[in-house]
Amino acid sequence: MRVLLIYPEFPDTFWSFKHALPFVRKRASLPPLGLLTLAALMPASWEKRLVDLNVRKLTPRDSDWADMAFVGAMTVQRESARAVIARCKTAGLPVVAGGPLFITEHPDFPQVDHFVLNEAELTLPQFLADLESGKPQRIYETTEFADVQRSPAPLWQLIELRHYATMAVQFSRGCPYNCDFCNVTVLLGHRPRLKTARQIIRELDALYELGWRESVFFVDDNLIGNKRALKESLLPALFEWRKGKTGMTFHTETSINLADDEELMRMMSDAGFNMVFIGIETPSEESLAECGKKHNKNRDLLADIKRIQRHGMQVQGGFIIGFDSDSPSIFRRQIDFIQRSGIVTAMVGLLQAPLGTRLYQRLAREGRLLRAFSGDNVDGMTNIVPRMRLPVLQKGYRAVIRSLYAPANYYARVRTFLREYKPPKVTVPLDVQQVLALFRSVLRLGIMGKERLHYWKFFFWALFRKPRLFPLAITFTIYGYHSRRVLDLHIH
Ligand code: B12
Repeated sequence: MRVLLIYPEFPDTFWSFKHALPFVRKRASLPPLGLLTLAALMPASWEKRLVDLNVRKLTPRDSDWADMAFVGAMTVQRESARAVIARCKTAGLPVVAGGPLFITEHPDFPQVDHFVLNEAELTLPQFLADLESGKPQRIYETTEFADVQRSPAPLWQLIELRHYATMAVQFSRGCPYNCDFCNVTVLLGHRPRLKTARQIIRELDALYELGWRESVFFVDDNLIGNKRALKESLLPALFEWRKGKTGMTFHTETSINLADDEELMRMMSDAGFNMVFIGIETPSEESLAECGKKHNKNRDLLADIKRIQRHGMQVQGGFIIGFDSDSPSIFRRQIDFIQRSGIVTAMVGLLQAPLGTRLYQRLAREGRLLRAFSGDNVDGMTNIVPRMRLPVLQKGYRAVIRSLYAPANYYARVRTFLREYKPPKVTVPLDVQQVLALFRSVLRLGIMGKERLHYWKFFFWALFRKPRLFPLAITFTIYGYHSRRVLDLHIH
C-alpha cells in the first residue's frame, strides 16, 4: 500500500507567519504533528509520502504514485482541504480524512470515503482491520480518550526539517479547566493525559540526531495541567537531557497560574523554556466570570505576566473582545492592558463560538448563532449575534488592532517587554540565516518600510541598551511586519 498524507494550506492569517518566514528562508512555521503521528500508527510495511501544502505543491506524480490519500486539517484549512479532496478524487484516489476540521464538520464533506475521527490511536486500528478484511466503514469515531503512553513517536523522516521554523512535540492532551468558548475539553478531555518523560526524551533525541537545534513547541493544551508530573518527572529529565547539548529552546501553552509557582517557573526556564502562550482573554472580571475562566479571576494579571517575564519566559497572550458583559469601554481597557503588559504577540479576536463548546450550546438556545466558526479567530469576524451592536463591536475591534500594531505602540510594547525580560540561559546559537534575517529586516523595514523611523529608533535602542537580546529584538521587528500585513488585510 502506498499512502499520501496531505496537510492542506493555511490561509494568510496571524498564526501562519507567512510574511515573517521568508526573512529566515523557511516555508512553514510548524510541521503537521497529527499526520506524522498517524503515519507512525500505520503498518510499517506501507510506503508513506507526506505532502505539506504549506511547504510544497501536490503534483500529479504524487497522486499517480499513491493508492490512497489521508487528509488531516483544522477548521482554518477548510477551503484548501476541500480543494485537495476534490483533486484526489479526480485522480481516482480513495480519501480518508481525520483531525479537528472533520471531527466537527464531516457531514459537509460528501466526497470523503472514510472518516477516521477523534484520536487515531483509538480509531485507526479498527479502520485498518476493516480495510484488511475488505469492509471499511464510512465513519470511525469514539467517545473514549487514548492512552498517550502508547502513542508512537512521530515519523520525522517524512518531512524535511529545514523548511520549518519550529518543531513540535506533545507531552500531554487535555486541560483541567472549562472555559466556555474553547473546545479542547470536548476534543481531548478534562484530565490531562501524560506521556512519560522517557517518551519525550526519545522524541527530542530523534530531532537532535536529525540535526535540529532551533526551537521546539510543546503543543500541549496546558503544559502545567499536572504540575506535579512536570516538577517530578518531565522538567528534571529535560534538564538532564540538555547537558552537553546546544540549542533547542522550548516554548509551550500554559494557564496564568504558572505565575503562582516560583519553583515551577525556575525549573521551566532552566529546562530551556523561553516562551509561553497564555489565554489572558480580558482584564474584565465580569467577562471572565461569564466565560467560566475562574482561574484568571481575582488576580493581578499584569503582575503575573511580569513575574513570568522576569523568569526568562516571554509571554504571548490570547485576548477576546465581545463577551456579553463587555461595554464599549472594553476597547480602551484592552489596549491599555496589553500595552502595559509588554505582551508583544497579542492575539486579539472577537468572541466566536466553535461547534461543541458550552458557548455554542448557550447561544444556540438563545437563537444567537449565525454560521459556522471561520476557524480563524483573528479575522475580525464572528459567528454569533453579540450583545453590543455588531458595527460598534467591529469598529472598536479594528481600532484596538490598529492601535496595538501601529509601529509606535508596537515598538513601545517590545521595549516594555525587553526591559522586564531576564535573558534566558538556554539559547539557540546564531546561524547564517539569522544573520541574513538581520540584513533582510534592515532592507525591508529600515530602507523600504514606511515605518523606518520607528525601526531605526528601536534598532539603536536595542543595540545599545539590550545587546544580548538584540537578535530577539530583530525577530520582533519581523513579527511586527507580519502582524501589520495580516491584520491590514483583515481590517481594511
Ligand atoms: C499546534 C497547534 C496549532 C498550530 C498549528 C501548526 C500546524 N502546522 O499544525 C498553530 C499555532 C498554527 C495553531 C493555530 C490555531 N489554532 Co491550533 N492548535 C494546535 C494544538 C495546540 C496542537 C495540534 C497538534 O499538533 N496536536 C498533536 C497531534 C498529535 O494531535 P492532532 O493534530 O489532534 O492529531 C490527532 C488526531 O486529531 C488524529 N488526526 C489528525 N490528523 C489526522 C488525519 C487523518 C487522516 C486521520 C485519520 C487522523 C488524524 O490523529 C492524531 C493522533 O491522535 C491544538 C490542540 C491539540 N491539543 O490538538 C490546537 C487546535 C488544533 N487549534 C485550534 C485553533 C482554534 C487554532 C486557532 C484558530 C487559534 C487558537 N485558538 O489557537 C489558530 C488557527 C490557525 C490560523 N489562524 O492560522 C483548535 C482547533 C479547532 C478546530 N476545529 O480547528 C485546537 C483543537 C485548539 C483549541 N481548541 O483551541 N494551532
